[in-house]
Amino acid sequence: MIGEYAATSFLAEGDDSYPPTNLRVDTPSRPWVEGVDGDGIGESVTVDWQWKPGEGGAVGALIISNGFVSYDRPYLYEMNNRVRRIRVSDPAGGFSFETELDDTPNPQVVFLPLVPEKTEIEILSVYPGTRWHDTCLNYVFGLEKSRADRLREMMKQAGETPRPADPPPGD
Ligand SMILES: [Ca+2]
Repeated sequence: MIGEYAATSFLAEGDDSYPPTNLRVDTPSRPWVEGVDGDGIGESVTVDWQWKPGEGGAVGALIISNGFVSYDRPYLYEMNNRVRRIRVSDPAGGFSFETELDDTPNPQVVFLPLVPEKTEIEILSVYPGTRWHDTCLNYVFGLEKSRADRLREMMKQAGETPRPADPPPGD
């Protein structure tokens, strides 16, 4: 599921800009890029899942693609920062935990301990780019709760460790 995307900042230079709407999966080769000096530690994106209880759309996990992923210019991945450690939280207070993303543009799953209306992802550290201090995320979308539960079971049965390994209990 895709939602409404917002961010604390985004990069705009000349005719190019990298707004949080680029976090949608249907904007290939266009990442969100934070827009502050330095690595963007403390900057965040927030997804509003537009979920209404009883109407479907409950999100149980995030699917994240890291970095500047451009099919025409693949070198941009290494040249720019990728996101490393993140804090994932429900702005309404339902949960807050830290986890670490791998340095890969391949999809990564982050399971959520309860279904939130919104989810914030804050940058805590980065994999440094070889050229720029611009931290990039390719996309974030929500996996529906029942699918997320099934995926978590499949990963456990396959001997993989779901991320985070032991989600904090929701209250
Ligand atoms: Ca920056």
